[in-house]
This record gives sequence, C-alpha cells and structure tokens, in this order.
Amino acid sequence: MPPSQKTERRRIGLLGGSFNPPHQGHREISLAALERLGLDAVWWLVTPGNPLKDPKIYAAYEDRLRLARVVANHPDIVVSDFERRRGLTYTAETLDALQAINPNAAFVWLMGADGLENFHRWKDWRHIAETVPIAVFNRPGHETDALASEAAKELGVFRIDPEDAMSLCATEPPVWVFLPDTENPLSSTAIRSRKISHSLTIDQSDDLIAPCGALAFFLDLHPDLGDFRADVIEGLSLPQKTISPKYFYDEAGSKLFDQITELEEYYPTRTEKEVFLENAGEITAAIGPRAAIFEYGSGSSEKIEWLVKGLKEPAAYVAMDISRDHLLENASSIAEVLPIPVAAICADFHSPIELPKSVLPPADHWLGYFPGSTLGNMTLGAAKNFLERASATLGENAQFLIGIDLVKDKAVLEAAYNDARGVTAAFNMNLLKRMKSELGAKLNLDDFEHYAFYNDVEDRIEMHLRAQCATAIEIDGEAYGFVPGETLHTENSHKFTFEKLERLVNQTPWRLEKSWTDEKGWFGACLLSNS
Ligand code: SAH
Ligand code: AVI
Repeated sequence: MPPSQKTERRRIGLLGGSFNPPHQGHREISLAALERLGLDAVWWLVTPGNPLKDPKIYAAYEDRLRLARVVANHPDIVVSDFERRRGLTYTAETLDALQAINPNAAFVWLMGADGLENFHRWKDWRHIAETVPIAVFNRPGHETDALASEAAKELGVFRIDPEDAMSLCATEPPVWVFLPDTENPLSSTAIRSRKISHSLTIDQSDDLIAPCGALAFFLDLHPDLGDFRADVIEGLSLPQKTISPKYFYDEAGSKLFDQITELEEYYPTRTEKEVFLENAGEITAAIGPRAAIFEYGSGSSEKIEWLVKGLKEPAAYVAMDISRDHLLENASSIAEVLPIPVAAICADFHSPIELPKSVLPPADHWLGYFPGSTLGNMTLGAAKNFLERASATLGENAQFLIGIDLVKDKAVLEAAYNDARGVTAAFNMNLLKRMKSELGAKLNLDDFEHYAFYNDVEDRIEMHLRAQCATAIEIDGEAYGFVPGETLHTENSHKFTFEKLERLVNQTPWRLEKSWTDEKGWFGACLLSNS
C-alpha cells in the first residue's frame, strides 16, 4: 500500500470567516465538529476581509486574530492567519493552497446554516463543494431558508444523514451533512449590533472588538445568556418572591451603583480606601512581587490604582464583571492609566472561569481581588462555592485580597441603604424597570417602594421591593400577585466579623494570612492564601 493510505489522515475542520468579533458560537460549532465528525483539530481561518461585506465594519486584523485565540481557548482549535500571509481572499483558493501543502490532511469545511443560505454567491462555490466535504451546523431561525437555498437544492443528492457524520471526512466530495441540533443563538452580526455608547478608546463605535486596542484582550463569555426571564419567573413563583442581585447591574444600574459609592451615608467605599491607604505598605509587601491581578466584580475599576501603585513589578490586571458595557468602558480607561497590560472578561462569577493566562506576561503568582464587600451579597453557601472556584481559577500559590463590611451600629448600617437622596431606592427600583423594558412585564412602578432594613439574626441588610397596595407583575400572560406589604427580596448584604470570615474561609482551599481594619473597625481587608 502507498504510505499515504497506510497512515490515517489527520481530520481537520476548517472554519473560515471574519471573526468580527469571534464569539462562543464559533467555539461551539468547533467543539460540536470535533465531537460529531471525529476531528483531530479545527482551524479557524481568519479572513482579512470578506469582499461581500463593507470593509469599514472590520476591526483591526491583529485584534481579531488575538481575540479569536482567546475565545478559542482549546488545545484542538488553532487560529490561523494563513489567508493573510498568503494574500488569499476566496475560500476556493484557500482550500487549493491548503490541500497542496497538506496532502495528508482530510479537510472538511464547517459552516453555520446562515452561511449555507448565501453559499451559492461565493466565488467558485461548486469548486469548493467538489474539493472538500462540508458540514453545516444549524442556527436558530435559519434551517428552512438554508435547506431551501440554491446550493442546498443543487447539492441535495450529495447530502448524507447526520447519523453518518463520522464518515464525512473519509467520503469523496461532493458530500455534505446538515446537523440540525447544534443551534447556538449567537452570531457576529448580532454582537456587532450591540452598541457601546462611549469610550475613550473606541474609534469604531459600533464594534465590540475595537476596545481591544487598549486592552490586551476582551473575552466575552456572554453571562447574559443566563436567562433573566427564566430567573424572574422562577423567583416570582417562590413563597418569598426573590431575584438575584446580579440583575441590578445593567448600564443604568452600574451607573447608579457608582453614585451610591459617593453618598454621604454609604461609608463602605471611602472606609475601604482608608483601610487600604493606611496599610498600603504592609498589604503590598504581604502580596509580594510580580503578581498578576484578577478582580472579581470590578465595576468602575476605581480601586485598582491604589493596589497597582504599591505593588512591586505587577505583571498584569484582568478586570471581570457581568455588566458588559460598563466593564469595557472602565477597563479601557484604566488600561490608559496603568503601566501594565490590562484585559477584561465579561462573565458571571457564579460560573467557573478559566483565565487565558498564556496570552498575558508570565507572573510569579495570581492575586484575586474582590473589594467592596461584594462577597457579602452571596449566601454563605454561595460564598463557599465561589471561593472554591476562585482557587481553581487562580491556580496554585495564589492569594486573594477581599474587602468585607464589618458588623456595626444598626443606625449606621440602615442609613447606608436608605440614603436621603433616594439613589439606593432608584438602584433597587431599576430592577422593575428592567423587567418592563427587557421582559415586557406589565407592572405599575408606583405600586412598589424601596424597603431596606438590618436583619440582626442573620447579620445582614436586606433590600426588598415592597407592594404598597394589592398589585401584580404580569409576564408572558401570567400574573404574579402581591398582597399589600408583600415583598420581592432583591439583595442581602451580609456584614462580617473577622472570625466569621475565617470560619467560612476554613471550609475552602484558602487560609486567612492577615487582615487590616480602620480606626473605627468598620471595614476589613483580608489577605488569603491557598498555598
Ligand atoms: N468592585 C467595585 C464594584 C462593586 S459593585 C467596588 O468595590 O466598588 C458589584 C460589582 O459586581 C458590579 O460591578 C456588578 O456588575 C458586579 N457583579 C454583580 N454580580 C455579578 C456576577 N454574578 N458576576 C460578575 N459580576 C457581578
Ligand atoms: C456591591 N455591594 C457590595 C453593595 C452592598 O453594599 O451590598 C450593593 C449595594 N446595594 C445597595 N447599596 C449598595
């Protein structure tokens, strides 16, 4: 037998496109292809420009390439600039060139159902279909048009059953398969249409990838796909109606929170600053040199400058938050100021997060940073899970600097959550506004009032939205009734003692190394270590 038939050919899936921007949909198609087609690898071919599209909508090629590598984040996905290096624009030419230099690879072309709709407009599309097998992955709303498209009709007789997908690579083209159960709601076009309102660094204001100019990378894990609608409906169906405080933070909520931090009554922000600045030398010495920092719930990234200024040779700063546009805007601004590489990840900190450490400069160790006492917004169980996940994310020999709001006089606590200007009330009521605008909920805002009090059995401030009369919130035709005085529980803000924090930490891989507080003992900074 000739050698090429003796050795099993490497099965390579090719996913071509502008990756403008790359997103989890590209990754999911690739993972599905690896599994369903039995591939050894998927290569992402980042095209310099699609002649069918307006070249003005493209972000810089280097940014798309770099971001694609971050989003791919998988050993079997290779991001390639082959088309740019070879000066190739059309897939038909790219395939010929790839086959010429890789005679022992079995290539398969991967595309979403939306790609199949327009496939007959691609240059030399019949040549493509005769050159490589094609796998088409369904996208919501595209199945009918894709299967009725000109190319699908003409190639109809060459279509194989999804059950035979494993044999696709080994089948002589033309051959193709349509995999109907691989839907993913994301597409680059949909992501591009989400506008970023303003930023110091954005020059293509309608393109999410543009801030990468200032950021080492921006990784969007799309935490918003965790369903606001489903969570609201589930929470309104409970005996004590409840909603996660993570839903406070849309663009308006994030801005209201920033205003809260400047209120006279809201002591935590300025007290935390005092704790840090009074003890800066000790805190930064305990952290040590060449740390890379990962901040959870970074918000406006206000506190990172204090830390970075004091640290010896800090390696990098990665900001992470659920509030996408707020994160992009603030991380991009801080990237202009800090003397180290800055990156951003949009994610939910209740989910596992893998840090793409390889795309940042090497660090001696990672430092998690979680200021503001946001840990107090979690139940003890959720806080324990969070600390365990953080240890996995940050890796061995990591440290974690956490800000905690301490138990104190009830009047001081209650005033901080019932400010005279009503900013906290507006922050709380913003949840109802979101339900109206994003879920089409029918409700009367005036029927509800902000209600915050200190629960001294649980050592926490509770925030609720309280019905002032008999009323209802109607979503998708279902009414969730409130009797007068009934509440929707929107947030807990647990207050700590150092002993309570240490008891919690001791149930996780972390140990409390050192802690600091202010003169009045109102706020604490705790340094944990997992080594
Ligand atoms: N760290 C800042 C901001 C605290 S406000 C400070 O100390 O002032 C809480 C921040 O956590 C907000 O920016 C909010 O968007 C973010 N956040 C809330 N829930 C989150 C979640 N589940 N995942 C990621 N970020 C979250
Ligand atoms: C973000 N978190 C720590 C704030 C807190 O104090 O619990 C959120 C907040 N809620 C009302 N005011 C501020």
